[in-house]
Amino acid sequence: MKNSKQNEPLVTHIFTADPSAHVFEGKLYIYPSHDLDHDEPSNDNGDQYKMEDYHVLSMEDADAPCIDHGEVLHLKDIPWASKQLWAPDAAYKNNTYYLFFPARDHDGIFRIGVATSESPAGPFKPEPNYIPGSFSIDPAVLVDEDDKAYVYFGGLWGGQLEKWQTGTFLSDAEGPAATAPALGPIVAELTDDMLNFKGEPQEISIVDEDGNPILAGDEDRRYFEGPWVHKYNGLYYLSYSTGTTHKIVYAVSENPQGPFVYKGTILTPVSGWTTHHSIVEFKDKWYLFYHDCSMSGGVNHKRSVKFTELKYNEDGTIQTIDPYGDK
Ligand code: FUB
Repeated sequence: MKNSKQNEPLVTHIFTADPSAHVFEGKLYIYPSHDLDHDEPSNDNGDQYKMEDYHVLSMEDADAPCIDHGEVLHLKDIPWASKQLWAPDAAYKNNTYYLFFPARDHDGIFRIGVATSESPAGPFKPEPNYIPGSFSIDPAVLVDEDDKAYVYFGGLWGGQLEKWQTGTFLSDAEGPAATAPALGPIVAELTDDMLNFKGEPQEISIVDEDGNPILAGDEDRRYFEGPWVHKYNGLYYLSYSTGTTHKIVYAVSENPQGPFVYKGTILTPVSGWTTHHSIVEFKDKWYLFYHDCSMSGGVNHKRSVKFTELKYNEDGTIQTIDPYGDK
């Protein structure tokens, strides 16, 4: 088996995307989406992303071979879900590993479910129902130093976030006007057993350096999908995809629920429409996990997970990464 190399696909025998990386039991574990290899057409609703299962990947070291632990959860075993197992995340608490994942329910509405395992490598057993009150896509979980856990989620367009502005699902609702504040990601504190929201989910506010909300028309900075929150020097860093402008950008706060102040770009556009990432500290270095479509020659729904080192400046800002910079 080949050693892993930065900025190259972690695995080549399957298409993988949306990597959520964590250090569990001293190793790097990566929880990606498993893209299906099909040639059907694409649309803005994301119907081409028709994933049916999850695999777990792991690496003993940043240059060690990447192991595929195989299928750890399949759509057919999730009673509430009908299709599209999109970007997952994992968390550890209560001596249990939790896999959080979005899927469409039997009414075609995206919800967020949880599955559990005794091992970070799975297999994961799904809860019979989705988290009550959950909606939209791309859950990312932060278990804070005080042991409180938060799930961040939400995505525009196919992710249906626009349809929840009133608190109920309105199938024909559209996003705010370009001059109005953009929709933010959603945060909910999790109950101690990690299976429910503690209170009502709240929208996160992302503001500029002057405290003004980022506007919906500001597509270089506004939230689109794929939230991730990590801590560095006591501050919370919320990073996310800008969707239509294909960047990973970030904003910083002293509070896990915001408001977050926009700071800048972490990753410039990759090949393919979507960009999705996670950030993890491993053996005193920081890494950005991301995906692109280089292995499929640019087919949007055939993506590959990659990683690269991420560096901070002395003032805590993150150095922008060009994924093809050295090529
Ligand atoms: O993989 C399906 C969707 O594409 C994810 O949920 C989004 O973040 C985007 O990467």
